[in-house]
Amino acid sequence: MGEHGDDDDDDELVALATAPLGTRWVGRPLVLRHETGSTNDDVRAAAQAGAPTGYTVLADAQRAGRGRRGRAWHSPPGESLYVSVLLRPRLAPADAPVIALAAALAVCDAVATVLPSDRVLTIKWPNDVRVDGRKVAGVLVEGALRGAALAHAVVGIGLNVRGRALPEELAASATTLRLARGGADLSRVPVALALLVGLEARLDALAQPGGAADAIAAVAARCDTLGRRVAIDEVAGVAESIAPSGALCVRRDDGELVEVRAGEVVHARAADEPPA
Ligand code: BT5
Repeated sequence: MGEHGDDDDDDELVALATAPLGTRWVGRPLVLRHETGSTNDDVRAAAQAGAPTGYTVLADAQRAGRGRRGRAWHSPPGESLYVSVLLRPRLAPADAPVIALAAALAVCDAVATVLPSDRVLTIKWPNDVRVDGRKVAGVLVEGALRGAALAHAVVGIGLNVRGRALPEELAASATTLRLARGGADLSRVPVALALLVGLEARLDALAQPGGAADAIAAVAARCDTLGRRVAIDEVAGVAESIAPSGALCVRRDDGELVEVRAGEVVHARAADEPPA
């Protein structure tokens, strides 16, 4: 099936293959796969073969979906979105965290279109999108260096859409859009289209003068990490703000303000919340 993957019997993939995209560069082309190892790997391989900025792979299932630091991303077929987009940005490697934050904002934009307005949609720094405190999506940005510059970056997004349940180890900390809608099913097609449109808008905005500061302010406004006690790698204290670099500024108990680059954040848990 060439550019549009290899699965004719998945109605949603077929619908996506023919849907008007509403984007100028994200999703052009949009490569659909029934199953793959990791969409981030597919896009990286395409990048090495000369694919253009905006080149996108969307899979119905991943055999080896991953998060940061080698963690696994639960990627069953038929219910979620696994999307990776190629960027050939004129950016320094230090800017990659801000790209991840912009992608998280795009996920929020897309999710907000299908979520009841009483659900609380937040970003857990640096890359989780959460509904009522449960992770519904994660972002993984991987860059390739050429000298001191980023030759390309791959923005990978996993978003749980139609699943009725999660594996036991994720059930307490994660959710799906369907579960967040009180069980009301939904198609992945409009969510995927909104995600591609949102990504393009957020990435275009990031490229404008002042765009990074605007993105960070927008994340801060939605960020449930700020104001809380956190423990990130070796640093413990209260998360105060997000630095221009995208790093988290944490006030340690000894009063010193330290910047933490994307690490593993453990939110100290309030009694009435699911695990963070
Ligand atoms: C992330 O990592 O949250 C980034 C996930 C990115 C996945 C996308 S899918 C398309 C593209 N291709 C890939 O191979 N990856 C990207 P991290 O912050 O490290 O979170 C990983 C942790 O989230 C795991 O250790 C689990 O605790 C939890 N987790 C795993 N699968 C999940 C899921 N489907 N929903 C919610 N939480 C999940």
